Amino acid sequence: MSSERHATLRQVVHEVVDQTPVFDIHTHLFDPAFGSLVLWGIDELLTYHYLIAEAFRCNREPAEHFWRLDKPAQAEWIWRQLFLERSPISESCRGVLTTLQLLGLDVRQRDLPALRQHFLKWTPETYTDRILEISRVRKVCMTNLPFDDEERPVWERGFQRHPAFVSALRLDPLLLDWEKTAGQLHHWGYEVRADLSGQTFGEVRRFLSDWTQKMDSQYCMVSLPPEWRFSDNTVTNRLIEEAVLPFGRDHGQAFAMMIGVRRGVNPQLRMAGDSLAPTDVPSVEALCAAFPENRFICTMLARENQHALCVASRKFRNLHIFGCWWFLNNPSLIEEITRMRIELLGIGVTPQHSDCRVLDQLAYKWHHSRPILAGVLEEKYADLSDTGWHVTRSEVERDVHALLGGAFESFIKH
Ligand code: HDL
Ligand code: ZN
Repeated sequence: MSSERHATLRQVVHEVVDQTPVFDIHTHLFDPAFGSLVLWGIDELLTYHYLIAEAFRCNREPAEHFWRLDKPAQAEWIWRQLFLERSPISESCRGVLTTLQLLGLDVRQRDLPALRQHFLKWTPETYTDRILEISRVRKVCMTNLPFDDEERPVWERGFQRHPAFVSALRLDPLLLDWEKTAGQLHHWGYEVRADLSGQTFGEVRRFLSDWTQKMDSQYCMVSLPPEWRFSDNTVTNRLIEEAVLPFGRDHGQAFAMMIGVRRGVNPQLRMAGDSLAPTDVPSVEALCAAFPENRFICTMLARENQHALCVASRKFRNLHIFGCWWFLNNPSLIEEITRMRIELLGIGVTPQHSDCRVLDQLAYKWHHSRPILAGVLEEKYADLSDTGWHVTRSEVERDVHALLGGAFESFIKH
């Protein structure tokens, strides 16, 4: 391909990827109506659990010294450990600075108190719209838990929904802590039994139906440990196979599995204490084969699982894979995994989600990911051009819309 054609192609692809609005299909963000559950601002950015884990590695102070501090003091400690006493070169630290830059703030002063002043003028509502605008995110999928005592009342009293926020029904307590959750469901009027007997599965399906309707949930989801296996006769699998999947099939709800988290390997770090392990891709294939009428969404936490997961998605059209999740959400791995997925799956994949917990993070997570996706696409379109197949701008726009959430919307559509 001629160098000027390549230059034009590169410009078109980077422009389109940079400007295409995103549907962020998995986050821990909240509609502004959830009030105190909305995390935003510099202190929340600095105390994101990714940075806590990194800061704890910088000294030998007892963990309790940190946990006893209030949020601003925790943020100052992290600022000192990760930004002042050593260069903020990790992806999580870089993200904080990218966000501040995109907000038009000058970090050269390295003055945290001065930076804090800039956040005083915002409310959760106004800041939400500002961040969505900066990030060019058109839709944000929340992670919603009926079992959360702070979140549930907001759903029960109802609220005027922000047009950009949609929900996903999170099922970890139901699927991974049935003993306790059965009691909660029974208290709420669902005739379930801890031993799964009687009308339990039908009543769990009723619970799923009630809350899917209340939330207008886009899909159901669970985070499964690396040792999860489809073939094991466990309470988790019986609830999946006899409640969640029949419900999903009958109500057009896809089932998302995020697999590979080892919770609390270092309890001292609290939410920052989780780790990962490789999991079993054949279990996902067996699930997709056994339930062809269900639709499955999946991401895995271990780099070692990514290639086999791509192949599994080639084999099963009812399996849509997504995201460079958590410890994979770093430029080197995003590039490796995105290139592998485009080569094996073409456009039928969702390369990225943000997993944001703090609203401001939308700005940096998408600002960092977009050019990486653009670089891979530019290379692939250039390869096509070398065969004589030249994509048009509108074809690039069509493909990028699909990759940035459009294909996912089609996949989950009832
Ligand atoms: O279970 C999940 O959805 C994970 O994304 C965890 O929330 C994890 O703590 C996280 O925030 N990862 O980015
Ligand atoms: Zn998450």
